[in-house]
Amino acid sequence: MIKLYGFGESRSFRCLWALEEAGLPYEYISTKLRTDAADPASAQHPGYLQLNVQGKVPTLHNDGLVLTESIAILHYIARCAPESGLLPNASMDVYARLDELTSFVLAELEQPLWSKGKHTFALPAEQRVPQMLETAKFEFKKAVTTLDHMLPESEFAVADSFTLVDILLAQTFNWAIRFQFEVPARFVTLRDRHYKRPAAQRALNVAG
Ligand SMILES: N[C@@H](CCC(=O)N[C@@H](CS)C(=O)NCC(=O)O)C(=O)O
Repeated sequence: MIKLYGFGESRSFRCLWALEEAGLPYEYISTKLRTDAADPASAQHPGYLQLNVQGKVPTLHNDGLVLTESIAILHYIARCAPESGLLPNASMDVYARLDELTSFVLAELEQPLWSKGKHTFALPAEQRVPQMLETAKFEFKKAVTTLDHMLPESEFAVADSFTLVDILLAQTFNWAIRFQFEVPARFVTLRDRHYKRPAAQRALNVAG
């Protein structure tokens, strides 16, 4: 059975939500970040570091396969459950758009969010640069303006159905809202709409 190691509404939530959309059997292992390595539930525990050398979440473990990148995990889950439509049965152009939006979220949209996290709590105190918080705000605004042009005014990001890019966008905007970035109403609505899905609600219950 698929095992997913995760923490709350962090990036691992993308994968947990996808598992619920896919209807696959899985075990969720709640993992503590940046805590005492002696705690067996810690991402710093030697047993966990054997799976994920960076001590991060998510990690997916299924038989001999270990994956430690949320996007690879989303694609794996989608391919394990093709009937879920998380990867649509669509044209080359739709797939190209899906890849483009995925790259944009990782390379542009989530980076300022992660910068804020790193320079607020994730990096060792002596590596934090307070000025990065203003830079993160500036970069996020730029990314959001770009996305406003890239994203069609339709219910779903690509194709005419819910796909893994919708999970990615909704979770990333949820992250932005939780981290108190200025999120335009259009993207708050997007987050709210997709988080109402029964699978998202079930995943929220599991994530705790
Ligand atoms: N590129 C990775 C990033 C994973 C990542 O940075 N996860 C964060 C939580 S959102 C983490 O585990 N951080 C722990 C730490 O920084 O100590 C992915 O998308 O899965």
